[in-house]
Amino acid sequence: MTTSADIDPADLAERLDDAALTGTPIPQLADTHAVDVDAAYRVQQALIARRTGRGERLVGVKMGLTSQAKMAQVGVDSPILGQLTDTTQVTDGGSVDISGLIHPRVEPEIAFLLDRPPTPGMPFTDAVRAVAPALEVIDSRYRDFTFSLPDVIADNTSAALFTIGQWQPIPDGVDNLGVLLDIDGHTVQTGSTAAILGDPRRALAAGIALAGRHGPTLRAGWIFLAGAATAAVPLTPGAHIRATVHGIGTAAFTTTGGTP
Ligand code: 0L1
Ligand code: MG
Repeated sequence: MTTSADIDPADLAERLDDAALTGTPIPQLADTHAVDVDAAYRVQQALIARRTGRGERLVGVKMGLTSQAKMAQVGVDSPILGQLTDTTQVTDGGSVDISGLIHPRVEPEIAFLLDRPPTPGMPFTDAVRAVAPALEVIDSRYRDFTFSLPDVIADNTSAALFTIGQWQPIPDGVDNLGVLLDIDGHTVQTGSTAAILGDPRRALAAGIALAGRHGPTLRAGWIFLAGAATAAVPLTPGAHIRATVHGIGTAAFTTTGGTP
């Protein structure tokens, strides 16, 4: 077992990148490496550097594990920050081939559009220009979707794909909006934005703090995915997926491809 001081972020990032590119799950890094949270964010940065080196562009960040339902689902109990790139955004109403993914799940979220680089304590309405319903597809690169907190941070918080609905002006309150996840016209999950750290504005504050400590530098015009309002649901090909956030609207996509 290595110590966190002698792990090589680039080496571990390559393992995770290869797993994603080939759709092949890998054992947890924590099985063989003493990766702590700080080291795990360094692996995540190295992973994103590989991807931006191939031409992907950062378009925002995402919070993970911001609800009790999500924490209970994976047995990890701390909010975490991941990064979003342009090639992983699926057009609202579009379709996406999921056959290259390992064991994808989908969850309904709320997204914020950053109006300026946010700083700690900045009022929400100064930091955020608009809100939107969103869907996130997560796909752990670890075998059996099983991981420790540092493992999932290194794996860019299981981020795989996301869809943003129509941006809307900030409503009077974002803290208790009803959320639905529908698959093929059937509601499979119901929740509230209150499930997101009690108020999704807290997710923004937590994300600003995590980005300040571990990067990246948040930018005006970036998307901020605040986290899921329900547990995630396995995603299959040939399905129509829709998230509804009451008073804001919907985000949807259709899946194609063979069984992941
Ligand atoms: O977006 C999320 O909440 C996912 C965080 C990582 C845990 C998971 O893969 O479910
Ligand atoms: Mg999520």
